[in-house]
Amino acid sequence: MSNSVAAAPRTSIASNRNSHRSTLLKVVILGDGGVGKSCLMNRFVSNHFDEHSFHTIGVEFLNKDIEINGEAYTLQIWDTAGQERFKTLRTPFYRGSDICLLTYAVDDRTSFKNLALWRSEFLYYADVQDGALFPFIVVGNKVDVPDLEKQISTEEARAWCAENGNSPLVETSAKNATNVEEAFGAAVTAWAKLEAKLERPFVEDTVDLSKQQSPHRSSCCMPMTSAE
Ligand SMILES: Nc1nc2c(ncn2[C@@H]2O[C@H](COP(=O)(O)OP(=O)(O)OP(=O)(O)O)[C@@H](O)[C@H]2O)c(=O)[nH]1
Ligand SMILES: [Mg+2]
Repeated sequence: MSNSVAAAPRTSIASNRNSHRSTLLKVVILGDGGVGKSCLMNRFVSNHFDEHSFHTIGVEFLNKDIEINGEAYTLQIWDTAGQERFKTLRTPFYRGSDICLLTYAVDDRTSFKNLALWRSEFLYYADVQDGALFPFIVVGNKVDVPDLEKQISTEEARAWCAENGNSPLVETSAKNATNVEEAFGAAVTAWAKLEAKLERPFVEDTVDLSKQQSPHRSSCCMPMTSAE
């Protein structure tokens, strides 16, 4: 079953899944130039950080094998160029994505404001039919910066997530390796949840009237906040 990405010439996700092989997921990282997308990918794949990382031109990808909840996954991570002038080089690579990381830097308000634009650009060029059924993860990078330099609070970012598809929020630092693995882990978990729901649409919506229902609803955003 695909995540509503039309005309993607790839093996269906459902047929990729079995107990012996790893599930291949295409993960695309989007966000303004300079928010740290390349550094996040390199920290996750090679546990390396480059203080003087160059702007990406077009796209680059790396693979990484991980295990989440006993399932093996191969993440094919696509790091894109955030600068506007590279738009035509990056957008052809959105099709066939299974997961999208929408990234901003906590010390850069413009990059946070642009999250909505990145979301729309992705949905349009990936040709996703129903954005509500696509796993977006919001990543607030550079939480290592001093508090005085931070422009986006966790609360503000959570509020944005709540209003924009209830995406999980993970605040990271590629520099000091805070929550980087968690961000990719949360992305896979969100994908797996959605996949299970799409495969069994009626099972999860069944209400057991014999059980007392909690009056409290769980929050949409993951409390993976900054390391102080
Ligand atoms: N303090 C801090 N700096 C970071 C972090 N991640 C990246 N940087 C720095 O931010 C700058 C830009 O990082 P990149 O990873 O190249 O940014 P990008 O999002 O890939 O930028 P484009 O390729 O132009 O889209 C570099 O100087 C990095 O060293 C972080 O977690 N904390
Ligand atoms: Mg880059």
